[in-house]
Amino acid sequence: MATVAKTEGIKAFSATHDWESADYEPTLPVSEMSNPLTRNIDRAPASSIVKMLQACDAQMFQEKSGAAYERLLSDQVAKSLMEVAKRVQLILKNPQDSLIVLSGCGTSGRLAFFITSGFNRELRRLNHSAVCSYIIAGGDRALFSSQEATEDDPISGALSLKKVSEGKKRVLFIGISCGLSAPFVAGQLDFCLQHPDVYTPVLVGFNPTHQARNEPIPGCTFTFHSVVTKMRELAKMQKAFLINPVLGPEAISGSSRMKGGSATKILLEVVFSAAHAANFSRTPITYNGILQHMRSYGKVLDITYSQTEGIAALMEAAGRSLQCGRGLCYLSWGFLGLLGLIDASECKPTFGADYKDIQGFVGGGCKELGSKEGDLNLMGAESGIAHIDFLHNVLPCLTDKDTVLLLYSHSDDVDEVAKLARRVREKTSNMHAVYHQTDGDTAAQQGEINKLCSSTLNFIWPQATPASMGLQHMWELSTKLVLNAVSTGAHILKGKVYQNYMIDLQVTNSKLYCRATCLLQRLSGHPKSLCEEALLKAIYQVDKLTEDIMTCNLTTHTHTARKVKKVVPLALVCLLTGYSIKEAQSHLEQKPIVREAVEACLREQTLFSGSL
Ligand code: F1P
Repeated sequence: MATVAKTEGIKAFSATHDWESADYEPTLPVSEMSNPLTRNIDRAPASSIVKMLQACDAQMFQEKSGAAYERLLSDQVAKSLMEVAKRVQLILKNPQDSLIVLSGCGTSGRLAFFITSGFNRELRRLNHSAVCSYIIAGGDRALFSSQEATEDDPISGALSLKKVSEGKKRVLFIGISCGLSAPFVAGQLDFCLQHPDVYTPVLVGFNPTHQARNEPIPGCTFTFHSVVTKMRELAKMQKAFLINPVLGPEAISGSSRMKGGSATKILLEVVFSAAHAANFSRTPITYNGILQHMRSYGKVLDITYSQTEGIAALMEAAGRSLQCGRGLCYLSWGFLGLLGLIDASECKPTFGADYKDIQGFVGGGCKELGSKEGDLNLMGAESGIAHIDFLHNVLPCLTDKDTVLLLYSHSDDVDEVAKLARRVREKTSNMHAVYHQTDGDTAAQQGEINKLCSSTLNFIWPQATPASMGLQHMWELSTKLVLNAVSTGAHILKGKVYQNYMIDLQVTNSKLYCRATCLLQRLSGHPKSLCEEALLKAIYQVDKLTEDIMTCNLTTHTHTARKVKKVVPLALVCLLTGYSIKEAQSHLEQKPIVREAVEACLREQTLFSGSL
């Protein structure tokens, strides 16, 4: 009986629904749902993968009248953005004793850093004091390597906010949590609510507020949900702000680095650009201006995805490298490079990748990027990130099996690009480029670089950029979309995705632990308790859970999980076959492509249930 229920569960689950209907995956928040558009992404060729990603990204800009949820272009979202932009403008006008803080975990923290750096750079260029600061859970080392555990620590969140804003009289705090879920951010928002005389909290995330995470946070009297509920009350008096449009489920379920990251960048850039224009060029902050700016980001999607074939070719090249155990390297200059570093660092928690699978390198490394804590190489980042590190550590061993991707624009030092390209070409012919230029501007060396590369995605942007939107922001979003597509697609081609689930995710914090348990439930059809048991057995590599293990807290579980590879596939094989951990391990070794191993088990199960 149990086996029949299992297969029925799987069948029901693969039917295609509209994700907005009330009965679609009713226990999950939108940010964790599986997207019906990508259900077969694991079996699709590269060009179809790109088209699916395009369709998913387009959901961000859908304007649906009478839709159940707020969307990116909804009235309420535009109004909240206007209000927050006005608060930013006030701080620009009177920066003394004031501060804007952007904070988040994982990708959200990396984007907090990215946006803060860009905004402060622009202010310094105008001889204005830098008014913006960032916090990332886990500190600067989390900028380029995955440090998912601190995400669970609300106290560390509150303390880091207290520290960064010491002595300030007015602080606009912008907390980012795509899933409205990170305890680190909840702790910071709660801290703001305790000190309303100084702090105005803003929350950016992509679920409706009733779906904010409501699990108890150890040692706290609040949950993310209770904090959001309080903020909703305060929002009525504009003492707090909620910016939470729904974007539709991610292409790979729960992979908030994709749409979640893009929307974070869009929303905050719109806010900061509007405030900047109001303060420095006396352009009033208007509803229409905000909407128009948001829409112009929609055009970036169109321009980027107009090169489907080129993106697919890159994806295939990168997929081939990963399939044979070799790597993909992003070589870049300036701030486009930061996006390469961010994209590379996310592959570890998302796909259980090794840091060498996808690596990013940018000109002068950390110094060039202006992180707070200085040289990350000295702080234990997994490997250096400057070009010099690439030349020492990677170039000598490069072969045609590795893929190298140059990311540059015509405003970079193209001489330098050509120089490095020549050196790489001596070692591998598998070099490609993503190049941004404006209509009419070409760099002299571009022809030579093109010849050295086996493919170039050349994006030519119109000169007449909408005044509100910097070209740089367009290039950045476009680069992010391309890199997300390439790294996601390459891992799909490597077999790291089952249907549209990241089957080999790392289980390094409470959100990922819950995601893993939920995935096991869906794929095995077994009850939650059994799935959690299997997960723990895989984490601790035992066939029987001891009293000791059972009494450990979640932090110990997720800490231990850091050291084990293929935790979720292991638990799933055990659940489906009844194998011991050792047997399941050897099964996975025989079938190193995780998707195939999982499929083989599911097939066996179905056959077995059929013969009953
Ligand atoms: C933060 C985050 C993600 C990361 C992983 C774990 O999520 O660190 O960036 O990819 O999924 O969670 P959120 O708080 O922005 O939802």
